[in-house]
Amino acid sequence: MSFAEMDVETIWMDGEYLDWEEANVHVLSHGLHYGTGVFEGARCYDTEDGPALFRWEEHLDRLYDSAKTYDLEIEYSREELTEAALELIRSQDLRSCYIRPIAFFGYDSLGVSPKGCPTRVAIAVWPWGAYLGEEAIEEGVEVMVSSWRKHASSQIPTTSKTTGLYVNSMLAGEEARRNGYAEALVLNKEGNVAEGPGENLFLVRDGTIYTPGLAQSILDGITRKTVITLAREHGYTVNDQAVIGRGELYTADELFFTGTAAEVTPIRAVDDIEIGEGTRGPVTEELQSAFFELVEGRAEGHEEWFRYV
Ligand code: PPE
Repeated sequence: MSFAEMDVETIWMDGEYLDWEEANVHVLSHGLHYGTGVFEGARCYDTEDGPALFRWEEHLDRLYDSAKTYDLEIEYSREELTEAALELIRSQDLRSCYIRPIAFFGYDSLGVSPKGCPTRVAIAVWPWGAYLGEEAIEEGVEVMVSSWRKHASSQIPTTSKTTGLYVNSMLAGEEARRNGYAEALVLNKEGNVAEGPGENLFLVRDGTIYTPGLAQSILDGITRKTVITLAREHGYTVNDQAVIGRGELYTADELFFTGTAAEVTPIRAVDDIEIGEGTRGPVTEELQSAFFELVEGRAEGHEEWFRYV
């Protein structure tokens, strides 16, 4: 959905609350030319006890860690960024929304060195429904293995959520959509399964759950960690350091994506080959329900993961 059609009007930028149209940057900003920014994607859910940010502290940890890699100094404290996000939600009467903090090298001079360029920081919030469509949550999506490979972490740190990294995601995702698939699956430089363009991947086989390890050039997803925890609480064995070959995808019992935007989305086919029964599998359904019950505040436990608005 276009921002023009949304009922949102305020963005926090560099310490101020600005009108949506006024939250602009100079066209010669360093981050625009070289992809030198870091960002986050978090969600606020409408829980039974009111709107709450889900695992916001972990998103902040990752934001500061991502910035550290690039010597990008975020001069705002965790409390200031938290207050900004909460205030945007309160003042715009949002019950649930997506939260997008971003920090990047701004305007001063160009040339690859960002020396002299100030760090700009902004947070926007907006309503964002199911990432791959409402029916994807129940029916699952069809994906293709991309002809693009993920960056190796020796080329660009894949655990840092860097704006420039998403050129690779965009190429892979658009290649898939051009070919009629909802999303891509991306292999790493070694040819093993890494993740989706904006999602982590899980595989279920013979009742055991596998997900590629951090050394496989994946983002250290917060939804990934949540689902690993929930799966173990449900009695499953989870191998979270798995090395998954392409061929193992086709013979999996179930596959699913996780991500803040994608939440828990089943994958029903890879390269036109049906996975399992070609619908959402039972383990996926169980963990998906557990996930939604948790984030929507219908389940007990993990209170520490919520920051009430
Ligand atoms: N891998 C990648 C490459 C990725 O971008 C995301 C999130 C994940 C895994 C899952 O991470 P987490 O959200 O912490 O569970 N992708 C974000 C951006 C999506 C977009 O299109 O923009 C997101 O889900 O917010």
